[in-house]
Amino acid sequence: APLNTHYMTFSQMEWYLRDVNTSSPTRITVSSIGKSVEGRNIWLAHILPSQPSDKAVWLEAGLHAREWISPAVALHLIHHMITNTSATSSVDVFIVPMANPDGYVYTWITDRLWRKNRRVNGGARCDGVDLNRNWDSHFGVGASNNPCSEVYQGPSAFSEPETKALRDAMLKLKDNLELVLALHSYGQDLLYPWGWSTGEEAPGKHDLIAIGQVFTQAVKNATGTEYAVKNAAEGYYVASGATDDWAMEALHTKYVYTLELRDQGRQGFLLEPANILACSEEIWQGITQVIKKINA
Ligand code: 0X9
Ligand code: ZN
Repeated sequence: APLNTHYMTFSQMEWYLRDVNTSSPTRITVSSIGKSVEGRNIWLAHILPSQPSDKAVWLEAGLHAREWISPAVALHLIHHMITNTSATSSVDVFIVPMANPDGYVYTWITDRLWRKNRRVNGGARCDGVDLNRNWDSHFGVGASNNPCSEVYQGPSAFSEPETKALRDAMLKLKDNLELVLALHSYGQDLLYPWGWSTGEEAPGKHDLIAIGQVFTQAVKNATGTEYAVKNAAEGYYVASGATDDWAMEALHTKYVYTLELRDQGRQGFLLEPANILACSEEIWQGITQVIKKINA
């Protein structure tokens, strides 16, 4: 099946989402939350709980174009959630499997290692804004104002339609969100805020680490893969304007993470598709255990 052995093109993702939406209308609703710079839809999959719930989980994938394992895992999680109806039945799960469709299409056609969106930066000779530097949280700290940089923050916070669409959809769920998870690659690390500064501690740091360890232990039990729980700024580098810091600061979501998926650099962004199934399986186990734990 293409879901397991290949990475999908953006069109294939759209066909897949349309297909599950039609075949499982009681389990999932797929809708567009906005359009990219080049006019592609940003799809949101809402996996419905079996009873009405006031708790919501948000999963973002594909914000960085070249990190192909991220949308692949997100699509598998959708598959798991609509077939395995009990594991997430107590919460509303919202999944954006492809947050940067223009960049993703560009990685298929022109430049496999493209990271940003496809904004034409007026007056500059380089294209693209790093959508994980464009959120309104300490905008401009630990990012670049040079359009040619891989981490170009954009002209202003939320200048990009992709980040705006995500923000507006998340704001609608504000009070119900108990977990926000942004899927990236690579590194096999679960990062918790803050990412914009090493000098300040995130609220609930202790719980973020404890729940993070529930996640990494479940992953290890599933496939033996080792993930580590780290602070984003200390474990990686200082970078502002990311989904995670904004969700914690603006929405006050308690559990916020950026998940750097497989691998640890051997294949890096060019991770072979043979990893898709096992990587999805371990992340599925990690997420279900975390949802169980924070609702226990
Ligand atoms: O730099 C990023 O945006 C993320 N790493 S990646 O290699 N996927 O680009 C890490 C973001 C961690 N969170 C913050 N620094 N806020
Ligand atoms: Zn990334």
